Amino acid sequence: MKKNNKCFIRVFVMITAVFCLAITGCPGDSEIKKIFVEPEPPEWGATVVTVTFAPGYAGAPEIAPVKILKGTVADYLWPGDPERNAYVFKGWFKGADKYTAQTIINDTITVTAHWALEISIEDQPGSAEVAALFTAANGFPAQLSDTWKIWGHKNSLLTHGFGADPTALVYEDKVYIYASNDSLMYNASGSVIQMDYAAGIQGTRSLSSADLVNWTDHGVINITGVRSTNPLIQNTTALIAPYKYASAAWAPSATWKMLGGSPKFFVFYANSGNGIGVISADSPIGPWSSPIDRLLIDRDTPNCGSVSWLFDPGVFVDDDGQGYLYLGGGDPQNVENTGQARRVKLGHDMISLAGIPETWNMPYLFEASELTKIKGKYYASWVTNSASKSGNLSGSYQIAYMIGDNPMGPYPASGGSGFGAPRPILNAPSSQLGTSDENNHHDFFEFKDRLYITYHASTITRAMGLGTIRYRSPHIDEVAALASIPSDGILPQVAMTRIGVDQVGRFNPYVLNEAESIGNQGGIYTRAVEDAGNGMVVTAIDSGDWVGVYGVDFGSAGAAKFTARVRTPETPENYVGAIEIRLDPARQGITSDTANLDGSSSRAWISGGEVIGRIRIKAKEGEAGNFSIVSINLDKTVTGVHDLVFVFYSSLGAKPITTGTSGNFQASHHKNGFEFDQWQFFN
Ligand SMILES: [Ca+2]
Ligand SMILES: [Ca+2]
Repeated sequence: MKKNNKCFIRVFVMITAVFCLAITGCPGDSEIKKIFVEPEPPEWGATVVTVTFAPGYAGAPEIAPVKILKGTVADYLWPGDPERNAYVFKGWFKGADKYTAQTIINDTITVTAHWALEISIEDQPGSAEVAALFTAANGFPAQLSDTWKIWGHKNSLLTHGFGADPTALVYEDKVYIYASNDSLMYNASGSVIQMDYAAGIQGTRSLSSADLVNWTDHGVINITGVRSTNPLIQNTTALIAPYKYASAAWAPSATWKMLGGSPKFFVFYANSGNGIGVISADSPIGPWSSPIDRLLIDRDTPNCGSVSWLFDPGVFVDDDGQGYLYLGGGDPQNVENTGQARRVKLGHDMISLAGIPETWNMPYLFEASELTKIKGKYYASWVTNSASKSGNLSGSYQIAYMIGDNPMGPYPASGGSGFGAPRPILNAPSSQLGTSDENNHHDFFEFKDRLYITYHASTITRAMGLGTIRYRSPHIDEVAALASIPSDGILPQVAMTRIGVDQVGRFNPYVLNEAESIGNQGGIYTRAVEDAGNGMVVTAIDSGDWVGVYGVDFGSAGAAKFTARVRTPETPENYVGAIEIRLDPARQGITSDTANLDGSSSRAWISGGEVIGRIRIKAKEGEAGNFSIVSINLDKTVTGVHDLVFVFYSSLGAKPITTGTSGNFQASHHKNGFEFDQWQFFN
């Protein structure tokens, strides 16, 4: 206890000193204040107290909800409440142009922070003047930008990028998906070419959702360095794992467990076909770091040197906290027992091995080992190879599973058809969605009493008119309600769908939402910006582009006001942007739930919808390039559940995307329109 008290005093002095500097050194009123308190010297560990205030507007609730981000912190610094090491106040605050707020860190430390409104945008003109921006006379297109999935569809989870080998992590009330970040590659003449794995997988894409249909893009985790071919898409993190021991990060597998009283998050990855690495973080959205200065498994790991494809980690943490890792794949591909599967217990810290990886038989293993516990039973699952098969398995590249009573086996002998024997759960995408995918990669997860499977399919490149060129996109389909799974544990075979899963719950418009929380979109990208909420903005905004959010519940009291945080471009000087807020648009073009889009005759977009408000975005003189808050009263009070669409106008004009292999998707966007960061409705 003596040590505790001493440390408290030291922390108190440091926080006071840093905050005095932050306050006295406040720059101009138009800049958002982010106040970081970092204890020093370094022996105080990685503790960071973060207090972030979002500037507000006069109609906002007086006190916004306080969200406490969990993280690891040395217990001696914050005894009794280790989760209270980081506070992020999210919301728009009521009051005048300048605000002061205090947060009590503990009984002895109070942090005071100041911030000011961002007011770099001209006042809103009359409604008719803003409406005129959305007309042909101002270059607004007759048809909104194409979408790569039909309006109302939930697969793929994201359409402004790709994501292969998806893995799911459920934490608190959200599902997090991590996926290999497939990135378009071009030849010298600008045509899209088939991705190669070495250059095409550029980091790990991270997404989250509370409802399984609207996904927040957390950007790309830069594990081993990327060679981005897209100037619009920048990495969100600094290089995590140096090239000296990892050259690639493929096929992530994510999990979390309580360590030292705090949740700790892990993403295991494949160093191409030559080893397994791991990164960790105190939250599911990072920041990530490399906890060991080497690969966890490499060719020198006992019993791993000869594994044909030493890759595709599948991590599993049992209810008792014990971790397990499954891996391996490859040749021979014409036999039942390939000898390539490995499984091993992990150390308590999750970043060490608690034994020698043992060889076992995942029948017809091609790749993608996983282990999942469902209603007390252990499901080993994997993608099969092209061999002729006995028992329940028949096709090539099926995702299969078998059931056992222990994560380290035994599992029933393969080839049979009795209880626990290998069974298919998902056939190859080429046989279901008409894509050119052969193999697949999957993960099971439970969410709100239902079992789901996430997998990839090249549906988006198909929609872009790229034919058999395959860049993989993450999908989710439902397996079953948990209550409906029979006592023998046998799962129904899942059909891949384009429409995807039903929304779980509704989207809340009355909290600070990220513009990069997307159900569907036309024509935009996202990119990392340091001063943005969630570190990301919607970018590449052209006239006719749009972002849609499915299933938004405005409640019975209804929404009367709307606030957005946007960033104006630095040039051109007289730039004007605008957002038109619409409800419940109609699907246009191809409307069948089972049709493939192909980029030529089979295309999809949206039209119509009820306009409930419009915002003009025009920087004040000398304020171009800054973020700004802009608020309007809606044209009407909105109640009930609606799909919500933000339709964009940009004075740089429309920029329709050319589909097909000659379509340079990245070049066919204006890079310097306004950018959209956050939004919120108010009663
Ligand atoms: Ca665009
Ligand atoms: Ca944002």
